[in-house]
Amino acid sequence: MDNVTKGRVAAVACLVFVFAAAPARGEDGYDLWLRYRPIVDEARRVEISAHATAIVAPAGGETMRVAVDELQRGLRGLTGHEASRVPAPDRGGAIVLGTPASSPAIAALRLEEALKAVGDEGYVLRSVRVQDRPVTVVAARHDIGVLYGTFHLLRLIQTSASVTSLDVSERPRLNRRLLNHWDNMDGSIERGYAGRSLWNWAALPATVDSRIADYARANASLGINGTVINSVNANARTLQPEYLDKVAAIARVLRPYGIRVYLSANFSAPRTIGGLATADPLDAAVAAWWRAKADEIYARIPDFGGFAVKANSEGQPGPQDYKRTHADGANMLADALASHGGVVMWRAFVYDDSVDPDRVKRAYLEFTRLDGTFRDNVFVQVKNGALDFQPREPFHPLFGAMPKTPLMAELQITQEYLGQSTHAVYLAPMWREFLASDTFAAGPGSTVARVIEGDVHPYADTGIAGVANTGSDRNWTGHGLAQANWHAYGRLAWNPSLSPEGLADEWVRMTWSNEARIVATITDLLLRSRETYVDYTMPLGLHHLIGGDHYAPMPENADPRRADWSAIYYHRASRDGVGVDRSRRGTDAVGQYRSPLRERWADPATTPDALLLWFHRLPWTYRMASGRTLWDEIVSHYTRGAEGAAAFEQAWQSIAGQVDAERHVAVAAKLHQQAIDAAAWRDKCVAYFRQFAQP
Ligand code: GCV
Repeated sequence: MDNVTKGRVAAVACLVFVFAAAPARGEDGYDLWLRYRPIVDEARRVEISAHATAIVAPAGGETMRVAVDELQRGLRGLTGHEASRVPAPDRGGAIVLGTPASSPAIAALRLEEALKAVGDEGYVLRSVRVQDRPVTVVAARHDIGVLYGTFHLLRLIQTSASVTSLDVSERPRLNRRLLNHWDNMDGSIERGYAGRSLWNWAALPATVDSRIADYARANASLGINGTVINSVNANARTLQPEYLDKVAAIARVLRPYGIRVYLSANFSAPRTIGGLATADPLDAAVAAWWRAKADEIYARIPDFGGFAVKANSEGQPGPQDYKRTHADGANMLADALASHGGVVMWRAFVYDDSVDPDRVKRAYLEFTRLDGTFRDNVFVQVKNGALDFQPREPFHPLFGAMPKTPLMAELQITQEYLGQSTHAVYLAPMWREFLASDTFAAGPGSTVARVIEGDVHPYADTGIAGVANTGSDRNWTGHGLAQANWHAYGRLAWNPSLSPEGLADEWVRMTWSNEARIVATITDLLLRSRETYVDYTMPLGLHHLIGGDHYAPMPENADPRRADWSAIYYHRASRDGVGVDRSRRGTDAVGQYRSPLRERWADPATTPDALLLWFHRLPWTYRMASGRTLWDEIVSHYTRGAEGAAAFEQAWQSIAGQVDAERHVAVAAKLHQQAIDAAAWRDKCVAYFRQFAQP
């Protein structure tokens, strides 16, 4: 061993001692999956340190600066070692960041072909040797790709993956990977369960909470590149100059992380804040008002993304107030944004009860007839299912049915109908189920993922939106395990093919521990949680068995305001049976799906159990594939679900003392409540349905 190596080994040995002697630091969950706690395995820590003695990067702009800062911070935390900014001749491996344009070292590697293939936001990671020292290259065409690649490298280190012979090429499969915040101007969050809004409107623009930079870091680590910061139930005041200054201040903090700001627009704004007599989209003064508004926004925020719009839905204003179509409304806004490069994300969450008696059919009927009439910079944003973010729905029939209109998928990360921030429900399996659903739009294999990627129909632009579960709670998401949903959403937005298993494993390793038993225990809990939740709340295709809080069981709910806000409208339980007949004999919602789905789902014998009562109304004595009657099957699901929730509590207790106490105790309290609530769901629903099934 030469002297230099001996010195390095001695330094590392000192650090080992320091790490071993240091008491476990208390944790409150603020650091999310970017914890960068010391690598426990000594040999690995030495190896990583040796590979990362220096970070070589061009001075670059703000994005390059945050990439270097993140790498330094990560390496410092993981190895206890401060990487230098210049490769010393007598030291070990280096990490080289940059683009061919900004870094002569990267240019010398001749990565043009590889970089062309990964596009504007992609990156390559390569292990090479330069002058006999190991060099890890993080290269991209643009600085944002370097930042994404840096997070990828840190992720590999955090998850115990090898980083010595890297050959990684990554490009996002969707262009716009957005969070949608349903934040109100008074700081409350619609369907938010993790505290108040992250945007402090009173303090902005003079003071921007430092937490916003951490929000941006977390999002950039996943590849999220846009955020709609206000609720789709939009207050027009956000478009006033005073508020645009505040929005611009947020945008300035997010920009280095590659995150563009978007706003939800209230369709009536020309009237409510513009002083016009109308908001009719075909009125010239209205169109001029929106054009001027767009100019005003872009003067402050040159990379503003565009507008999300909820129109003619749940009391929101829209073009139909003036007997115009959704396309008239969307196109008028699109024209105002077009010269600036902005887009409109027009939501398809509409369910006007004059359109069809069955709520789940209405959006399809309203929107398919408009296909081909939207401007190029309009997306139609469609929830994963046709009802409303239920624990299980078949995919929305609009996917695959709008060949000429780019569809953005809208997922809900916040757990409105899935136990809010009290129940642990890992949503990646539900999202993969949706993304992997075959629409058959262009023959077999036309999955929803391929539809939104523009691979089934050639969409000019692509995107996905997730309704955020973040808030001012110290741990961001209320429930410590709900952080996994933010993580999984972002990673699936980057690559909809990623597996829930792989994502759970990755998140657990980064957030809790690389220790095998802990990884196995938490991933197992996460991966079971969605099906368990379905079992104890709404099994076998049952849906909307809730009241106004969207949390507790309320199968008896008969909302006097609207039938389709009731529970009884959706289960229709009587002595004859339960479920909604959506076959051809019933509402014919199956007719909105393509063959072979429409035939398969029209027949209870070929409908998967999981969707049975979504599509069918069946007698309690109906014989299931299991051999049980429908009633017995329902009871067995509720029983199994409640038992499963109780088992989560036990599993969690089995790792007590092996992860930090503060986070462990907080999750344990939530799981305890979940077990109680699951039993309550079982008892209430079984008792309720029993009065019809076994009167
Ligand atoms: C933003 C559901 C929710 C509402 C939400 C709406 C929507 O109805 O309960 O809170 O409003 O969906 O997506 O627009």
